Amino acid sequence: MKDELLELLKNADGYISGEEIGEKLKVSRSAVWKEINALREDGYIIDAVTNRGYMLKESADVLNRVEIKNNIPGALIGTNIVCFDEVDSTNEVCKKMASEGLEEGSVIVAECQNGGKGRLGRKWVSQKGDGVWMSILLKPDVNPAGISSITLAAGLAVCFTLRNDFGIQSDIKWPNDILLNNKKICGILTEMSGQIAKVDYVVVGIGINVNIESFPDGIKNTATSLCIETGKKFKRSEIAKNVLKNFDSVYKRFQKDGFKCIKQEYEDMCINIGKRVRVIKHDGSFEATALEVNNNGELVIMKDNGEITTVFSGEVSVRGVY
Ligand code: BTX
Repeated sequence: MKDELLELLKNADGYISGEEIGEKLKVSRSAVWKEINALREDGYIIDAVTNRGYMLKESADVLNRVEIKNNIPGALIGTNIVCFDEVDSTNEVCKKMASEGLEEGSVIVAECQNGGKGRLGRKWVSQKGDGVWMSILLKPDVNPAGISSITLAAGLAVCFTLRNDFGIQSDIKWPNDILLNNKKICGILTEMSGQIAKVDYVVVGIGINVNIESFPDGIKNTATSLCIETGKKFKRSEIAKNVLKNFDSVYKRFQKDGFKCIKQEYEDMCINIGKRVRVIKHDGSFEATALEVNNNGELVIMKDNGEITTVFSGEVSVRGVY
């Protein structure tokens, strides 16, 4: 009922009476009062005036369905939002729910992850109330080789959101890091379930450091947050909602024409292009110059002996960037 009440308050034109809310939600006025207080406890500022009713003055910094839902007609991503207080990993919850029939485009969001995951079994610090930790379920009609460029599409959507919706000049470090002032502000972990030639589903996990004020010792020189870099606090739901909206539109283009139709935008935001990079492989590393990202989403590099080759996954560090 809390979500329905919040929706009514958000859509009201000015004050809405307890009686009207009670009628619409089919509950007593005292039940309305109780839920108003529950919203206030979440941090919502709600005005109450005798004979007029309630008016929402300011939203809280909470991640809930009403705040995050993508209401754009025809949207695929973000129309079904499932929120949790604490989970091990939103990717794990999303995979489990996918196997139980969760619909495509659904998003699992949590205030806190106690087992947040990065790539290759690494940990992702996901403290309570300070970040956007969410996973999106997709069922793309591509073969497994095409999955890695979905990560690039998600990265583009995050960078696009920070730049265009919030005026924050972030960059992408190929393939999946979003940077602000050369430090990592967001990571993306894409996981897939399928067979050799067919994808059943893909889970795109996005972690954005929003209001984190300090990081543990091991990552404090490489990680940052929107709050640390701008000196301002952000409403996490606004960031989540805009990322979903932008990912929806990027993903629709991607579905139609593949990575090539977003290649130019990706390259414009990609910090690797034209730079000296170090390619780190399991059997050693070497330096090269990054030339472009090709139509498959692979990084094209020129080795120092003039050989041109592609890197399709793994670690590529850029000089001067953590
Ligand atoms: P990655 O392997 O590229 O990055 C992981 C590395 O980044 C860690 O080893 C550590 O050095 C550093 N790191 C850990 N936590 C943070 C942080 N909060 N900010 C910056 N750097 C950090 C990146 O993997 C993929 C991360 C995806 C996270 C999302 S959150 C929602 C979803 N659920 C889940 O479990 N993972 C994804």
